Amino acid sequence: MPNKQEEEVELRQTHDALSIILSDDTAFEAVLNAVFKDIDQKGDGTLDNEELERYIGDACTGMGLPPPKNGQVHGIFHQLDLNNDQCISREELGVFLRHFFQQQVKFCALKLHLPRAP
Ligand SMILES: [Ca+2]
Repeated sequence: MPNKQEEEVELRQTHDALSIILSDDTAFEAVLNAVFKDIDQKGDGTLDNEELERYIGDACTGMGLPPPKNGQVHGIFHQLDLNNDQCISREELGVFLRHFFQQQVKFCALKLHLPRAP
């Protein structure tokens, strides 16, 4: 089936791209900076709840999903805000992004039946 093949190509591309980003600090920093800048509408170098809500709302709209309820964004915000100072720093976003990419790589590897990473 061509669809399954296309899906596999996409999974492999995602897997390889994220593996490179995770193994290359310079690449990871570049991605982190781009995502952070995208969310940081005010450009003040930290992310607040309002900015995160707008970003997640836009992302959902882009994927054709309904925007999350306010409580859901609050929950995500508190998970990201590791030092509990009510704003998300670049480092805190980095912790999340690295974890998220690792999960994505694992998911792709599982789907592709690749051997487990050490
Ligand atoms: Ca914080």
